[in-house]
Amino acid sequence: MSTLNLGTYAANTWCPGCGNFGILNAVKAALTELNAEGIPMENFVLVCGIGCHGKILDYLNVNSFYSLHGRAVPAAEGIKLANPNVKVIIFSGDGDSYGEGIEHLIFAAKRNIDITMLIHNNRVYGLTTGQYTPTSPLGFKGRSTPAGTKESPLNPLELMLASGATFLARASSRHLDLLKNLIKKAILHKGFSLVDILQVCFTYYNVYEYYDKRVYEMKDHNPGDFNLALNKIKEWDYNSDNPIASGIFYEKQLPTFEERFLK
Ligand SMILES: Cc1ncc(C[n+]2csc(CCOP(=O)(O)OP(=O)(O)O)c2C)c(N)n1
Ligand code: SF4
Repeated sequence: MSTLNLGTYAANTWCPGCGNFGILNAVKAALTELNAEGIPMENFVLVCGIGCHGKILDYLNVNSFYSLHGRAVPAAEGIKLANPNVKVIIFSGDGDSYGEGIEHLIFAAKRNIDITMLIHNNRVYGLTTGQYTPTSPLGFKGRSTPAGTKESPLNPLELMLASGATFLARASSRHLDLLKNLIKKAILHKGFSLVDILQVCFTYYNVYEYYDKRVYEMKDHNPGDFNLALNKIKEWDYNSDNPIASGIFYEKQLPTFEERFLK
């Protein structure tokens, strides 16, 4: 057992039942293991966007930077280019990065810059009390859409694959061991990695039961095959009632942006 203490003095203000607790525990376990495997804690830099997800930085005793809403990616890119030896990990919300900061996300994937995105995808704006986001299902009723949304969600993993991301995975905040392992693999991947974490907002979009019935772990999937990855990613489109795959959809080694940029 490691004695690494990643906790802080900050009082936790997430709602009871929030899926962010599972993500926090998985991240602590992943960082503790990576540290025990030889990565010094000072080599990690955490960055967040704005939202309930961003409070995770208050609860982790690790070097970190609070960015603006939708602007976590450019901040992280700057940190990575200033010191390519650090492991830069972004915590972002679906509103934060699939909505407000989507253009930065696309370009980070296109460049294959070596940063890791952990998306707390609760499919709602949590902190601002329940407006719809790009991954809310059609007909979602919230503060901004009392009569239900009139548009279909986008599939962020499909967009990221098309944009050039070299590591794409999905996890549920309920399956701690798998989530911890995927976070570790994403951090160790050299290039742009993204884990879409299905995190339930207990207060504004409580779909624990729905996910519990549908989320399954992929067993015989080959993540080296682009077309297979695309098919698997399209199995669930964030709107249908299809089974929801978790695990690594796609993984490929390609030159990174910093290798080319800092040559
Ligand atoms: C430019 C800008 N627009 C709007 C806001 C208000 N705002 C703060 S948090 C937030 C939503 C966060 O939602 P999400 O990224 O999904 O994170 P969650 O709270 O669900 O974790 C918004 C709209 C802001 N801070 N900055
Ligand atoms: S509003 Fe939702 S996402 Fe935010 S802390 Fe509460 S349950 Fe979690």
